[in-house]
Amino acid sequence: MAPVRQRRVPLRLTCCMQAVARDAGALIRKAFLLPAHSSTVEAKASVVDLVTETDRASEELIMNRLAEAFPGFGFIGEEAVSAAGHLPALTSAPTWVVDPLDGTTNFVHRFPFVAVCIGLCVAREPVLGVVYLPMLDELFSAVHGRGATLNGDPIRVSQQDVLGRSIVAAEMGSQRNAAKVAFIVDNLRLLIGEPEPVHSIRCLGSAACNTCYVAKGALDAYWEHGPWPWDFAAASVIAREAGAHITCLDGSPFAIDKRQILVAATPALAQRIASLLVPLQA
Ligand code: LIP
Repeated sequence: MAPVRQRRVPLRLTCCMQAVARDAGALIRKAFLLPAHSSTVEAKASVVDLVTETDRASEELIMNRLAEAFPGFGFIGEEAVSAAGHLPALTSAPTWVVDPLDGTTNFVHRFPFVAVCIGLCVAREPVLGVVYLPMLDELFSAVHGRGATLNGDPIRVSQQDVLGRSIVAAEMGSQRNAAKVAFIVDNLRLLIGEPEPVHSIRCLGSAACNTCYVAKGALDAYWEHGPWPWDFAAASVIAREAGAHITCLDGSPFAIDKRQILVAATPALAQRIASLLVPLQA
């Protein structure tokens, strides 16, 4: 058992992360319940890479509350990075890695899979993660080495190791050039067609929601090329602590800044999917 001081530090951090995620979720829920046309929608890196004033307001709330509670921690947030135009290097210092509203396209269209993601990285590794889905009131939380919970109850992956008995998540992403579209369509064709079709594909529209739904056993795997560290940081801790196997798309070691993920209920399922997927052509 870790020394008392160590035990208390994660608890104080996790309680703060959960409270801040719920408050940011309340801000998102209030805006979500307004008519869709009331959101001001802007495009960022592409016409399908969207941002709203709610994304920015959520990030400001989260950044201010975390800075007040834990001054001196670093902060990497999706919208601050977008405004600055460059992704700061992740240092070994404790750093918040935050997506204030994952699933912005869902939010714009009032599709309920939206999430507040607050991850804490130490020595460049995510060690604490909180993902809150305000429209579904689902609070996922995990501390490295201490398991993962959903609304306080322990969660585990599905243990599915057979591709032909799996439900797998994929995403259309926000890069739509010919090479990326071919990559997505070719890999979907490999997974849904003979000789071993998956039961089905799901696209929740949020990397964090897909990853957390693998963690709670509602999905058996999820793969994507394109998301950013803030999409993965918090949810990867939750998935790992729920027993998921996480790699890059080719089965090589995962890291939150590699912009790709393959997360599966079992190593066998991960390896089976990695053996099928064709790589993104430059
Ligand atoms: C989203 C990711 C999702 C990806 C979308 C988008 P955002 O993040 O969670 O996996 O397919 O294109 O990037 O932009 O909604 O925070």
